Amino acid sequence: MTVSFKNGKTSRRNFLTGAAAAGAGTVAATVAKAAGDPLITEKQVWAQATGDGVDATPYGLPIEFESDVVRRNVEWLTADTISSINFTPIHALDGTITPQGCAFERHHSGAIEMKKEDYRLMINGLVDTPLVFTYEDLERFPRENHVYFCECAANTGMEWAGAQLNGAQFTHGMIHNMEYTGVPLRTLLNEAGIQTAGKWVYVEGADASSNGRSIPLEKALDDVLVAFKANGEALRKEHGYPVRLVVPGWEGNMWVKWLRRIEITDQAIESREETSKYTDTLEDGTSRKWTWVMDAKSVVTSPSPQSPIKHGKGPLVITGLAWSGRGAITRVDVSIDGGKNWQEARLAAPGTKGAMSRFYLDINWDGQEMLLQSRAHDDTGYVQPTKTQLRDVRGLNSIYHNNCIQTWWVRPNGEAENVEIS
Ligand SMILES: Nc1nc2c(c(=O)[nH]1)N[C@H]1C(S)=C(S)[C@@H](COP(=O)(O)O)O[C@H]1N2
Ligand SMILES: [Mo]
Repeated sequence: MTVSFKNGKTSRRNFLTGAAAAGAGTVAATVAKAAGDPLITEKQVWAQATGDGVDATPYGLPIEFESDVVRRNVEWLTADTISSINFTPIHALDGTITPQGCAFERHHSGAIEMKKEDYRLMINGLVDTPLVFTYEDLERFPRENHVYFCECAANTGMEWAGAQLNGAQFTHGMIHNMEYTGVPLRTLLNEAGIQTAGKWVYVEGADASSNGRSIPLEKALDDVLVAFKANGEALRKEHGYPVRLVVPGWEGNMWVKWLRRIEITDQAIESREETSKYTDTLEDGTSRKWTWVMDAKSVVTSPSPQSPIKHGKGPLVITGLAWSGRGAITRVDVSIDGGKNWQEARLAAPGTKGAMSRFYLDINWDGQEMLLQSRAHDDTGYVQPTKTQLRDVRGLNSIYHNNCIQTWWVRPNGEAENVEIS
């Protein structure tokens, strides 16, 4: 098999198969090891005085030792930070819920600041009664709670031509997964009364870019939410405070933040440049558009380039995330030999449609190099493609919707690197 590195080098390698991953070993913690350890035998400073009182931090923040678990951007990617993107530190998180404070941000004209009192949502166009809602009005409709991922269509977009960015945060971090509280868009549209000619819903935000997009009426009446809480608390400014649209399973661009207007139209409104930018080029030189649904995808978050193995051979937890916009994740396979052999990983919980799943594979690592991959399956029967399979259809010049299998080359010293294999 040929392995290509970020710097364009290639090498032919033979990877051992199967045996290295035969079942998890025992994680030995011996009393002998602890005997001479001052952390066990001596009274530590934190036990010699009292700690912070309850009012030290009215709104709690992560402890200083976790200060590297933050969003990061890639400076050369965009000209400025106003119309830019940063990345969720997925390599350092576990479980499935993304804390708002480290959930990636994507703005076209910066994150705006708006008070709830200044919030208005207008519904107009092909409706019986045009309506304007205040924030308080929205709070009076029956609400629902749902966990959904929001993935920018550009996630993994820099990896089409070759392995490029060194870390799961940068290759796969344009995604977050939160529990939203909101009112179904259907409820508000029914309040206004949709006329029979209405086929599309044009949604726009209050920011300078407005990020206007058209959504088919069928989707708008299905599971779209007008959300005002994420993970139990108010949306953060950068995620659209006080109200954003949640469009389950569909590309992040449609999840309009600072939602201000919804117009029912008979045709799709082509928004300024954004719609054309979110078009996929194909191998034959043609393009496809209206590719709204995010296909099944997964990535090993640890070990990975930013999360190397520090403990040497023996018991090793391999973990990652899987998601699909089309249905629930039903299975994730993990390979340690670049896709020659696959083992079924353990899902931490049964998958649900449009939400992230956490998977684990507990192995007894033999300390040899690994080519780590994960492969997601969803309940429509779809299986995540290899990079070669995806390129056969989409070519090398695509930007959006790259859901191919990712490979990390893990060396015997535990360090990992982004590579691709063929
Ligand atoms: N009003 C408005 N909504 C917006 C955007 C924007 O710039 N303005 N960016 C869109 C894009 S491209 C994405 S991927 C998601 C990102 O949501 P987040 O910033 O909460 O991660 O918001 C979408 N909604
Ligand atoms: Mo996006």
